[in-house]
Amino acid sequence: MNDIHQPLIEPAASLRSRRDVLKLFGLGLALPAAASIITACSNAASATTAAQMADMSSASATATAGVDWQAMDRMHMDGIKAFPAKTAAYGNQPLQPHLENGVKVFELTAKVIQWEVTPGKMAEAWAYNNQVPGPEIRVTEGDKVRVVVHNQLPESTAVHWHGVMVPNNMDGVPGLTQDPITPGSTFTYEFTVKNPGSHMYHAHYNSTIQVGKGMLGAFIIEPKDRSKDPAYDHDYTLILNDQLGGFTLNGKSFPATQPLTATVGEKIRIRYMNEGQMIHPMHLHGLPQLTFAKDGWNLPQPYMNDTVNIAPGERWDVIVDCTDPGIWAFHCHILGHAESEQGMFGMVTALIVK
Ligand SMILES: [Cu+2]
Repeated sequence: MNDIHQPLIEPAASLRSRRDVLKLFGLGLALPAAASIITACSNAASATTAAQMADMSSASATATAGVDWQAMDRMHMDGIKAFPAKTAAYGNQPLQPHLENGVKVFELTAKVIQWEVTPGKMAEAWAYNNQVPGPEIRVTEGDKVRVVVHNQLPESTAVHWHGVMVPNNMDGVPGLTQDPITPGSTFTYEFTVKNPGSHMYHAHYNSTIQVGKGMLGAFIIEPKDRSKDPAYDHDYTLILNDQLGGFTLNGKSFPATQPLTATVGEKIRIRYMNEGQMIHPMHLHGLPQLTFAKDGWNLPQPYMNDTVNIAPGERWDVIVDCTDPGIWAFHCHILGHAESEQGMFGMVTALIVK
């Protein structure tokens, strides 16, 4: 019975863990404020203990899948200590255009690469400009945009500008609006961007495979009149996918996902984009989210919530007012996308408020 009463993390060990977490993040947070993740684990542990106590047959109860609890704790804590784990390359990097007679010209090259999803876990990706997600294209309402797409894949492709209002022959659907871009060839898209907001681009050919393997990216159109958007200090994009290398946020699985960071008093904007095949309800601990736009269109009435459900193809924009310091867990609440008996994985990150 003593074993059951014992906290899962002994004080000295938990203090070490807290210091490690802090060291990793390079933060000057006071221990109690920074210890939210560890504290949550301890609380969960006591809840389990109480439940087991209530069950008179607890002596014969077995742990999850035969994993002994010490091993389970070790795996859970190791994952958290590794966060944010470094990987070779990151996606969603800003793509700089060059100007040609007032047109912003972007170049995208699609090809097969190896992509590191978590440290040491490589996956074959079909990528734009060697990154997953593909590079971020960011323009301003009214801009003339040209995107030159080079296909170095072993099969045909095309690019659809998801949510962007373009002339029909620029919509990127082979057979309907253009011929397939065959291997080794190039296609040039050109349009003037009209509707501001958080949009995407992705392959629209053999798309279960091509998008699933990484042919996706953010296409952000800033409004000409910024006063229509709420104010914010940081602008984050979270692209969800559930095929390449499992459940990913911006092409990485926990612990290789990148934390969002802010200082107390700052506001952050998060642009959720779902390029996967499943819904992903993204839940942020501690700080509510003000949802103000859907698919690039500002809502008639923004609303507060703590879990934003993002269906495939959808974009939701939220503002988080970072009023309280700490390391706030931030994850998909389909738990099978976020945590197993081996600890957190997949669609998990943290909002770190200093
Ligand atoms: Cu999910």
